[in-house]
Amino acid sequence: PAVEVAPGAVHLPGHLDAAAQRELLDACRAWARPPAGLRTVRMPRGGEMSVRQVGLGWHWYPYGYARTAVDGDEAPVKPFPAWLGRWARRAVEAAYGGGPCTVPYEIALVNFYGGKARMGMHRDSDERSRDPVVSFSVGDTCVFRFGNPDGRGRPWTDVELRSGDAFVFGGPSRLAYHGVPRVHPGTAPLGTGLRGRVNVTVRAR
Ligand code: MD3
Ligand code: FE
Repeated sequence: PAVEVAPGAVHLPGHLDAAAQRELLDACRAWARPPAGLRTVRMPRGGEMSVRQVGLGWHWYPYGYARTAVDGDEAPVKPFPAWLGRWARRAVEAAYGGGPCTVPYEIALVNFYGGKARMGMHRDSDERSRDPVVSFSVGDTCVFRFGNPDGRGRPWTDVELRSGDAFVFGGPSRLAYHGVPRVHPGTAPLGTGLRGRVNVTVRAR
């Protein structure tokens, strides 16, 4: 079932089956390892993000992109796997219908949430691409807050994202404010063996 939360923002609950969630989680564990592995992002004004991140095919830092982990160990970024691009196109097709998706997905940002991690309301406005972003969630359930294109405040819609859910953000939702105000500890499905939450966001350049 596809649920359109706002124009262009489509939630696909239970999109990944248990085997796919396991496969994605195993891949995330490998991506987290050095070189160019998981890092804590330091903001220019001195703060630290509570969400830890790793990039595939690129390295995001506030507020730019690089081919090496410029604010980490300087190693070349890990490659973006072709299968992840296929997963993203399949999610876009499930969300919007209307035939095959041909978007050349080739970069991803992987977010790791420990118990107290949050992501503040923000827009993904650094990228030039207007192609849909595809997000896959594994592990603990979170509250995902989907705002509006005009500011961090209301109106917003809160949606629970569970392990295996996909979410596609295209069209007018691509530049909407969004964040993760809360993760519910201990809600990951048995068998994932995960404490916390991992979110993989797949993007075109
Ligand atoms: C809406 N990640 O990586 S996923 C991000 O759960 C990010 O880790 C959150 O916000 C997370 O930038 C939310 C849903 C998401 C991802 C990218 C978007 C929503 C989006 C880009 C544009 C609009
Ligand atoms: Fe975002």
